[in-house]
Amino acid sequence: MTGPAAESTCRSCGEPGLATFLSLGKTPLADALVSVGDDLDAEEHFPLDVAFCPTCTQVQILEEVPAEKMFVDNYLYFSSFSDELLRHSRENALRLIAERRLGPDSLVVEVASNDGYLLRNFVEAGVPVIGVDPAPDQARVANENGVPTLARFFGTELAAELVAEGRRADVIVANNVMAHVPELNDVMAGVALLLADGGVVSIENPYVRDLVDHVEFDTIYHEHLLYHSCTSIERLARRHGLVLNHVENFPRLHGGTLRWLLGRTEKRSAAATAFLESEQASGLTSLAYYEGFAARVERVRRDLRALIERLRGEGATVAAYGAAAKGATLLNTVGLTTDLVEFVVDRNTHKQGRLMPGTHQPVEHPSALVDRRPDYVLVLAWNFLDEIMAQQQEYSALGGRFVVPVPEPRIVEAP
Ligand code: DWN
Repeated sequence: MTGPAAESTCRSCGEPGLATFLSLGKTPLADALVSVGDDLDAEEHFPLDVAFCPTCTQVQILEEVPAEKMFVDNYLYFSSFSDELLRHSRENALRLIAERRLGPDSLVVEVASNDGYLLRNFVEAGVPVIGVDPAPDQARVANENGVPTLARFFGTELAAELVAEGRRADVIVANNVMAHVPELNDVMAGVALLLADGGVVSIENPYVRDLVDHVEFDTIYHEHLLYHSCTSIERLARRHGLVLNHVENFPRLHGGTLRWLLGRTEKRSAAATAFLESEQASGLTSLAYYEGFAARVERVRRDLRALIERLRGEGATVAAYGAAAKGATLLNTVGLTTDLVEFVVDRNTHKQGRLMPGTHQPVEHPSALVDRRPDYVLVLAWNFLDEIMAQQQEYSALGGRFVVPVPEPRIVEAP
């Protein structure tokens, strides 16, 4: 199903003509877990519609929720609760230090630095850093851990302040943030302003091709305004005097992540060329690629609900693992209320004791799986399935089994 997106214009190129190809109805803010005692009827829901820009190929949602509401008032995502992400981030940092020959006279700036999970690796190596993240609790934790962090939104205003202080960044990292920024062009303009002449920009985000090919519709939520391809990133970069130099692929991270390396020099690696050409050849850069997606999403939603209802009908109990943002989209768009999925477990202590957005399952410590022994666990954080199953061997030994929702709902048992 596609259709013109009313008066909306593209967040990247500003052109009209957006074509909506998926509507997920109205959903609550995916990271806004509810505090016990809050007025549940006051919980806000917003339209979640996804569109394609035929001018610059940028995939994006149409509704813009104020960034303060999402990332300042009640943002509970802390990056350091995933060992796999911490390993990935450390490898990223150590490689940049070696390849860019970073040292005490260098400067690394990270946009959306969260709790310092990545920058701490540079600090340990004696490389000066500046973290930037508007989430006050995450910025506080980072500063407490010795990672200098500004609790601010990044853009041209902050970039100009730093440049005026004589600061230019040899490396700018922007991981899982270029999907989140309503002022995409102001952020990229700020990056271009702050980047030293021979510097490199390293951007990571889930890859829109993996989202479509693997039906990862649960990764669509209001924090994720934008869904990137190499083509959309390349066109965004050019608009700000930067060039897409290289692309690296991490198919297991967050359901498929790409790392885009940008710079000021007109050079392009074979990998970057291959990705760009493949996107053209596969049709990823045209609307037709997205037109069948809604039907595939509907099938997963239907099959997952039918599976959970069958298990419950057989008298089985079902819980879930990962109070993830994607989990909120999945529970709400599939209609998995507490009569079907009783509770959710999560290692993030800031989420424990709260209720899932919209469906209001209580969030408990992962030990509840052994204590309460649900027959099945729906893995909402399926992108960390291996890490979670390795961690939950005691639960598996007790006969517990896992339900993985995408790309097709299925029951799996720990190896
Ligand atoms: O862009 C974003 C992505 C990258 O991360 C953010 N806007 C929000 C967040 O999305 P998410 O919440 O869907 O991401 P995760 O990292 O897949 O969420 C995993 C959840 O599972 C977290 O709440 C932490 C938790 N977890 C756990 O309890 N035990 C994770 C692991 C690996 C574990 O072992």
